[in-house]
Amino acid sequence: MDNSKVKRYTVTAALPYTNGPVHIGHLAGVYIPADIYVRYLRSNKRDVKFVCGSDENGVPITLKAKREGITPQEVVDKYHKIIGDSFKEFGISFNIYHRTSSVTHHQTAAGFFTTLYKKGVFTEVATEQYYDENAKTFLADRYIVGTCPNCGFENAYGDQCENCGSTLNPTDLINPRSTLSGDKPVLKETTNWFLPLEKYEDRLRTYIESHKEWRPNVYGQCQSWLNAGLQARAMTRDLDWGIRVPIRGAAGKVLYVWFDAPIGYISATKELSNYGKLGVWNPRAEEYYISDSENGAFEWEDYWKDEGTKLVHFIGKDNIVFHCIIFPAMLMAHGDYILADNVPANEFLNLEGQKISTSKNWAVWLNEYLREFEGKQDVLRYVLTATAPETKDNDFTWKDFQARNNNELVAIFGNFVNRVMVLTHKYFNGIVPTCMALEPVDHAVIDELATYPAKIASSIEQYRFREALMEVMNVARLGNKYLAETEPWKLIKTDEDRVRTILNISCQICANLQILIEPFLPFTADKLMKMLKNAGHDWEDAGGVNLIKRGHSLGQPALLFEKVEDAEIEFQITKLNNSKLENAAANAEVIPAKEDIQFEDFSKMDIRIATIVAAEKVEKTKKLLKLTVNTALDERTVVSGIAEHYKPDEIIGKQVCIVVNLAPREIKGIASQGMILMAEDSTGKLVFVSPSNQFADGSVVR
Ligand code: B3M
Ligand code: ZN
Repeated sequence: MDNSKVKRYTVTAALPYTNGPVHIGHLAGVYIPADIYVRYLRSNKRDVKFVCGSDENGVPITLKAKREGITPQEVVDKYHKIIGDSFKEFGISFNIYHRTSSVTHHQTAAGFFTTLYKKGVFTEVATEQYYDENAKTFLADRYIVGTCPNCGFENAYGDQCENCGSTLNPTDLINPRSTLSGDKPVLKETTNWFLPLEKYEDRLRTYIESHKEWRPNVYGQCQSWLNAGLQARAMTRDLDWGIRVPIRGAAGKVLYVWFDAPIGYISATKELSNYGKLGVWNPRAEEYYISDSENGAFEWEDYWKDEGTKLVHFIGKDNIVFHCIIFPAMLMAHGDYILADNVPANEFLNLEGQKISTSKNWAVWLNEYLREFEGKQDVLRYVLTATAPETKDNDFTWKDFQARNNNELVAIFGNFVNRVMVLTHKYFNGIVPTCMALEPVDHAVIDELATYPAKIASSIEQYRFREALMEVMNVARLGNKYLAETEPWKLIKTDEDRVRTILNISCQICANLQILIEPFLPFTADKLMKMLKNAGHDWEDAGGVNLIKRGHSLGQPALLFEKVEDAEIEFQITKLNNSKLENAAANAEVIPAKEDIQFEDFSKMDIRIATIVAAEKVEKTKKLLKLTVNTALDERTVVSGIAEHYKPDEIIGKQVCIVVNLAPREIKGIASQGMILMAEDSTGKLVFVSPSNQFADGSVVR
């Protein structure tokens, strides 16, 4: 959309399911990019409403409730608070963080459905669905388990087998069982209301094809949905948690969660508008995390129905079809609404090389991060932006987190600001000195500085936040280079006036950094603002060198960033490793004990402590090592299948347990005399069974 035609912005961020806390994947994929964009717009004095809220309907909530033995309402109350608090603490500057269990949302979503119903948009279709006669309810996909027809896994869900990854229909399952009663469900006819997506195919295609500027991943996914041909999709479900279908004869049915959730953006805007009109008094303001600033009276319809509004949805890649096909079709069917101008969807963020997983506890939870890295929200904002999965999946590692903090935030950004602050205090008592005659080196830095705001703005407006952040860091690099070239600490002895000029310009660079970093690192910008005592600037001032007047008195220098120590990183890595061990333990099949043996059978075995004195690979094999072991009785050769677990030189000198009276066997032409004891875990990993301290070779194990 042509910027000159934009009167206002509605920016939405995907509504998180309220069935667990949020983790770094959510932050990197959706909320940080959205927040950067919005803060940038606000700094440009553009009119913007940034709306989000908890997605509190749907099966994910009821399943969680069942697992925890509490009611769905208790689940959403608990996580709405946790999630809302995390967003607030990370500075995600929603105007409102609403929730889809609110009255306003129920009314808005039901009203939307009624409008479509009255227009005759829906088709009524009877289908056969699984029904639990014991629990007297239809079963949503996730409430049915059974044997996967593809791989034989016995606990596949009605919509997916988590063992082989195949997509399923409940009727595909062999031996289906209800997770509510354990009974075999029966097929029963039920009527639901379908949105005939195929009728909107042409308009959707025109819409999508008018947005070739969308990210290739988004545009490509839309094209493949359209090319595959769209089909009618049920907009109601037989469930008892959610928004009641507001028509006669629909008892026991609720709106499909993907019908009501995107309407949540609209109801959040409405609630915000209600609040603005009421003024400061609103009993729900706290529950809905309504921010106090910039929320005067406004008409919500302007933000959803006026062609001068630019609507942008920030989402993760698994939500593309819902935001680019289904929701636009709903809006087209309704007729009054504008469509999104862009849907910047990110790919996924992995953690230490593995997919983030809630059930495996393979995640960095925001509430835990806040406890363990108090006051370091901006470090995470920085790292997640610098490694944002904008064009492909990306990996978050703790080592990279540490390196980016120590080598970039501390060593480049923090270091520059600190040197300027300290030198200005040392030489001029913290008073910004006068800029005297300019030399070529000064002109060069001033000219270069002036180019950055437009460059950064252009990247942000194209949703390229990593690139934009890199350019902001380049401003700090420019400052460091300027100090290194001019060396004011040397000049102070001979040419105080030159130092005046250099530090004046350096203070201006700091003031520029304050403006340019604000969308990315708002807490840092705030600290810098207090240090410089320099409030009231926004984007249009950036690039200039008269942001702080001569004679202005600076605050005290303080460090913007601190080093992250190795121990902190090791703590995090250990935590993740513990999750891994717990998962392995939980998934491990306990191997049943073998049949009983008599004591005499056991005492026939002669097991000794021995030391490995030599080791080499057995040629042309992958698994075998030829070991020479000292048993105190003798030195003997043992062939052992451990080459994939140990390298020859790392085991020489190691003490092990060996069965010395096992009859010799020939393996690959080598006579193997004995068997070394190994422990094996469920993943097939092998370790030696060894005495915990050095012990005499030949000692008997019994
Ligand atoms: N709650 C899915 C998710 O959290 C869904 C997004 C709704 S956006 C309207 O990934
Ligand atoms: Zn399977």
